[in-house]
This record gives sequence, C-alpha cells and structure tokens, in this order.
Amino acid sequence: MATASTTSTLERFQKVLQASKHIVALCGAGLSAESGVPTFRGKGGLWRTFDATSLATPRSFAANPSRVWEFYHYRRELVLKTEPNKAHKALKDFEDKILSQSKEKNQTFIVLTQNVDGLSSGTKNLVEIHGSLFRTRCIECGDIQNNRDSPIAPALKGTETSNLDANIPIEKLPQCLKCKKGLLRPDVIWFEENLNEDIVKIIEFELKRCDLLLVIGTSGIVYPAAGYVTRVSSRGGKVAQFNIEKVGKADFEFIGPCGETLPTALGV
Ligand code: BJW
Repeated sequence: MATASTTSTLERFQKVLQASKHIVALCGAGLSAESGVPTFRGKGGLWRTFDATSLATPRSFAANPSRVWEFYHYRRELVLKTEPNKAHKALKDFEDKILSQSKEKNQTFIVLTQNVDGLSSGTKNLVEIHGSLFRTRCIECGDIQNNRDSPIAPALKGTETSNLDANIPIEKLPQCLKCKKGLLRPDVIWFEENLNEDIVKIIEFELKRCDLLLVIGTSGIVYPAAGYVTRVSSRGGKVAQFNIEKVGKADFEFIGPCGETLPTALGV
C-alpha cells in the first residue's frame, strides 16, 4: 500500500517522466540482484574468501590469472542459469513505450549499464559500459570474441563449486584461437582501466542532453559512472534513485527492490 508521501513522489516523478525529452537509465549490480546475481559490495561482495572488487584489477590477473579466471568462470556459469527479472523487463517495456510514441513525443531513452551479465540485452538502446562476461580479449593481439562456452576451458570445469584455488597452469586457461599465442582475459573494465573510447563518446553525448537520469541499483562509488549524477544535476536535469537503501543525491527516491519500484514508477 502506498503512503501519502510515496504517492506524491510517484505523481511528481511521473509528471517529470512525461515531460522529459532525454531519459537515461544508469544501472548497477542491484538491477540484477533479484535474478540471483551477487552485488559487489555488501553481503554479496565476497567470493570464496576474496572481496570481489579486489579481483577486478589488472594486477590481480597478472599475479594470479588462474584465480581471476576461476572467479569469472564462476560468475559466467551462475549468470548462464539466470533470467532477466521484473526490473530488466520494466526497462525493456518502457523503451518499447517510448519507441511506440516517438512520433508524437520525440523522447529518447538509453540504458547505460555497469553490469557485465547481459541481462539487459532485451533493451535495444543499451551500452554495457564495463564490458561483458561473455566476451574475451586476447592480452597479446587484442582480438575480441563473443564466448558463451560452458565451461570456457575444460580445466575450469568444476572450479565453480570449489572453495580452493585450482592453480591452473596458464596454457590450460582460455587461449586466443586467432594469434595462438595469447592468454585471453574477460573483456571487462577493471579498476584503473579506461572505458572504451567509443563508449565514452556515447556517454558524453547522452549526459549533455539528459534531463532525467534514472539511477538503478548502484552504490554510486565507482567512477566514472559515480560522477554522472552530478553531471546531470549540475545542468538542471532531474535524478531519480531506485535502490533498497538511500544512496547519493536525488530529486526522487524509490526505496525498495527495483523489481517492484521500477514497474510502478515507469507505469509499465
Ligand atoms: C538494489 C537491490 C535491489 C541491491 N533493487 N537496488 C576518482 C575519479 C575517477 C576515478 C577514480 C577516482 N577515485 C578512484 C578512481 C578509480 C576507480 C574508482 O572509481 N574507484 C572507486 C572504488 C573509488 N575507477 C576506475 O578505476 C575506473 N577507471 C578509471 O577511472 O580510469 C581512469 C584511471 C586510470 C588509472 C588510474 C586511475 C583512474 C574503472 C572502474 C571499473 C570498475 N569495474 C568493476 C568490475 C567490472 C567487471 C566485473 O563485473 O567483474 O565494475 S568494479 C565493480 O563496481 C563493477 C561494477 O560495475 C562497479 C559498480 O558497482 P555497482 O554496480 O554500483 O554495485 P555495488 O555492489 O557497489 O552496489 C549495488 C547497489 O545495489 C547497492 O547500492 C545496493 O543497495 C543496491 N541494491 N539490491 C535496487 N533489489
């Protein structure tokens, strides 16, 4: 049951939603939480005994490629068994609505997701700013390939249920089939790595015109995405946060699982 204050937040938000021309959704791990994909921080942020973010670095991969591949193999196997949830569906349905009304209303909508799980792939106008669990990049020749193999290398099979390092030798980890001499890595953005230049251009274009930013399930800690709220609000754009807890600045706050709050707020 909506309280008087949530009803008025919803009404005010929906007026802004109707009037906005360029709507951007910035998504984080909380969007996929209700599909069963662990978040990075809080309870879900531990894999084996490691802080998940400590493994998402070039230094970790250089020091222990087997452990980092075991971490990504575990996540690939987990995500392959999951489905998009009500929040992913709400974004897709909202995009469909915007597209169907585009002649009369001239609104635009884009989803910028920090998630690498591919669960937003039903959305057409989507940018995966931190890459994809299901792409590999050769550390020697740079070749990028889509890859949904399960397991991605025979030696990784079964490591997803173990709590111990498998210490797999490099030659048994995923290898480049193009140059035949390079170790593959997940094609994701690790700490201290820059986002892809073409993606940065799209983000810049969208942030400069965005008049409503929907911030969904992200702690707002990791840059550059953490800076997007200020970028939009400092130009007078409105910000709506969808999170299970209060995070950052917002004109509108929808506190609760985004699988529940997002369909209601977007009216889909
Ligand atoms: C729910 C929910 C439900 C739960 N419903 N909500 C200052 C300026 C610029 C850069 C920096 C800076 N200070 C430091 C930096 C560097 C660094 C950084 O930001 N560090 C911070 C820790 C401070 N940034 C970088 O290094 C970036 N590159 C860069 O800046 O290049 C320039 C540079 C070069 C050289 C040196 C320094 C800078 C790259 C960042 C790449 C991040 N990569 C990762 C891994 C991706 C691959 C993978 O997935 O394995 O991206 S780390 C991890 O964090 C992942 C996520 O996309 C990202 C954000 O996490 P997210 O999505 O917000 O998840 P959580 O878990 O934090 O939050 C979940 C939220 O959901 C919570 O709020 C819950 O409450 C909520 N929730 N269930 C709604 N049902």
